Amino acid sequence: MTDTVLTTLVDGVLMLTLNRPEKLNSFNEEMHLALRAGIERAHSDTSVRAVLLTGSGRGFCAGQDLGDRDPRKGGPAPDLGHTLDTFYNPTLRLIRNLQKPVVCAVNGVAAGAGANLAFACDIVLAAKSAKFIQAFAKIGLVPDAGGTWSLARILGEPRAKALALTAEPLMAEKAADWGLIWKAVEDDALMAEAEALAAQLASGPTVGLGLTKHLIQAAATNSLDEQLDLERDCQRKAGRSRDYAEGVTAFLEKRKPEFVGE
Ligand code: T3D
Repeated sequence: MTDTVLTTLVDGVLMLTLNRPEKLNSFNEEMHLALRAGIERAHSDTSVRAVLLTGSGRGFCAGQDLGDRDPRKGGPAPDLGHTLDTFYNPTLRLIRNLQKPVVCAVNGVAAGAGANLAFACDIVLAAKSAKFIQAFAKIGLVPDAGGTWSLARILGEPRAKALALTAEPLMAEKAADWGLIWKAVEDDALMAEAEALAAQLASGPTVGLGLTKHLIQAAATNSLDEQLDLERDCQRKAGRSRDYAEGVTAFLEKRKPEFVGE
């Protein structure tokens, strides 16, 4: 049987490639579990220092596999709240809570939960030909996988509502202009650029990078006072890391630091 998520670990970069290209990498249960296992590995395996998420074939991810939701097959309506609790939400939380950077290379169309999966990652690069679609409105659902949270927070209500209510495709360059993603790059340069970025992060001071991610996410709900306290606590931890000592030593010795991720 074909792996629904291809996994490689090279020089600290755990690359996870969604791999159901004939269905534009839409989610079935097997792919859900495989992606979750990949992110869980990133949590527990200290040799993983950054994650790179992408898709195989011409799409990134078309959200839920609607073939698995075919009402014509009969039976009671599925409890989609249960499927979110069981499959989507744990993975989204694992990505956000991972104390390591997650780069997403959106190689083609990202629709429904596929778009919102990308927005949950830390740095998103997209091929210029890629588009993001809040496809839910076309089938009578609401945006999920954190989409209403990301869109409202990043774009504000007017653009978030227009995208979600119309399901109009948003091209990669406009998504970058609007601040939804880091950048749009030429299609044939996407993977090289994303891999170089993930490699750079994987050779960085992992403790400090993980704490930085945590701080920026926490800022969304903290008051300034709370955030100042959290910065103090995180800086205390970062200051005790081996990589901080190496960073300062390397600066003083006028050489490139060799971070070990501790
Ligand atoms: O259910 C729950 O658990 C709740 C959670 C829901 C989360 C969600 O994500 S709901 C939203 C589900 N996704 C969609 O509604 C998107 C459906 N797909 C599309 O609208 C279009 O395929 C795209 C706009 C993404 C791409 O269009 P296009 O023209 O480039 O490609 P295509 O021809 O439509 O698709 C290519 C193949 O992929 C095609 O198969 P075929 O005809 O060649 O055998 C198509 O059926 C298949 N495919 C694409 N998306 C899905 C899919 N098959 C199953 N499920 C899909 N989501």
